[in-house]
Amino acid sequence: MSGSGSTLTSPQIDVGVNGKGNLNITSNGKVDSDYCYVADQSGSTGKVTVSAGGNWSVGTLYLGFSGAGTLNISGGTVGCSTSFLGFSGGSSTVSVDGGSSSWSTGSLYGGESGNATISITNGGKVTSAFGSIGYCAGTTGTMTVSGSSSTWTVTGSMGIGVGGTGRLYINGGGKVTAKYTSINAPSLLSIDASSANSLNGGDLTVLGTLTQTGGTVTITSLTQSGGTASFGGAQVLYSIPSVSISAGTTTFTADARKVLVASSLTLSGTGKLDLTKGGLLFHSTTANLSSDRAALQVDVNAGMLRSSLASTTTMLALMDGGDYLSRNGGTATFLGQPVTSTDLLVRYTYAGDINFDGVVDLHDFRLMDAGYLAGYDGAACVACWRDGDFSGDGIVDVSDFGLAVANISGTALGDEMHALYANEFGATFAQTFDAAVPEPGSLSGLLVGAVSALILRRRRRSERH
Ligand SMILES: [Ca+2]
Ligand SMILES: [Ca+2]
Repeated sequence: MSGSGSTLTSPQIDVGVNGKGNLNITSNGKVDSDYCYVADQSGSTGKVTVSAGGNWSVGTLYLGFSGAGTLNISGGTVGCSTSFLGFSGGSSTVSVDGGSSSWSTGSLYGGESGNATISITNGGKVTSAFGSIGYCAGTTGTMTVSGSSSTWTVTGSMGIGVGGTGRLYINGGGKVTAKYTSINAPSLLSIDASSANSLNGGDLTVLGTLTQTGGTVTITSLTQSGGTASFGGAQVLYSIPSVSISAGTTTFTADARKVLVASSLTLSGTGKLDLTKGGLLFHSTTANLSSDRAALQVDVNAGMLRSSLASTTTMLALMDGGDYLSRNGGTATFLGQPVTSTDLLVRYTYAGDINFDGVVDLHDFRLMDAGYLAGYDGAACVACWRDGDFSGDGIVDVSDFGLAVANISGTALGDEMHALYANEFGATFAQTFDAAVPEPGSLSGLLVGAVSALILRRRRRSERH
């Protein structure tokens, strides 16, 4: 069908019933039907090409009913009410290529009792009210959204695997938008390393696999009840109002700048949230460090909220917003985000980094000194990270000093620390500390010994009062 004014209108059009059929719509030609069967019977092939301003309008499209159906859109437009791709054991292949190519459909069943392969490339655009890849059990659907300005927009729900297996690949600057996104157990959503990729997934439900190595993921909620979700690449801010993980693991890949900002966070069952090197800013409504900590089941490397990179000297630490602001100033931000006094902050950092700025320096030792002098006994008086308890036993003592000393960093510690510790602990410790600054790790053992002796001395001194 070719040329402006050329129009074919029919209640039903079949392209390839038992044999081979081709329909070409080009040069502004138009074809309109209520139903279209492309590759109807098993063994048949059917191919529809829409190009150069051609327009195809179909009520209900069966692409690959029982045969092998192909739809190529290259410079034309297609509109459907409902699209079944691979219907009754058939297979289907769709290509939407180029900036003037578009396909608009109501419900899109990609793999409805048959397999479907869909590619959107070079600025092609697909919109659907409902989108599924791998709709029925036993089917496989694969969609690739590739290249700058290539888009798939789903105004309602997007199912990557519904009863079957779905694979959605976003690469080369592709963009996918949905109001609700779900990934079932055998299915995959992959967002590759291209920074221009984006997934605006609305409410995201994960049972399968989500792998982000680039681009930007924007979601309003994350509900995970299985599988793995790995958020990586250069994106550092994940503002996800509601996070609920009851099974499987969500991982924010290792980047000290990454921060998850959430106002509802539920970890239950076997669910795990792995911050690796990043942080969590939890807009708590309880503002209670101990109850929040219990609710989140935080453990440095074995709890529901964890860092798989935790060690004896680096770990997840908690602090409430009020303490953070008192230690860093009332306008201080946490990993670039504003903090209120009722927030709960979690950060992967060094033992000794009391104020959560990512380094262990003089300021931390001063705070730790105050924590030590407060005399926490771990029973009636329990110390937290903010006081210098890095070992988690509720007491600020020599073991905490030892952990902190092992993590000393910075270059301008010597004189100030010498003055401070010469005054507080005596000349022996100050000299040892000075010696440690150029190579802190190698002399930490000496320091632990020195600190131990000095703390014992101070404790005896305080006991006399
Ligand atoms: Ca610090
Ligand atoms: Ca301790």
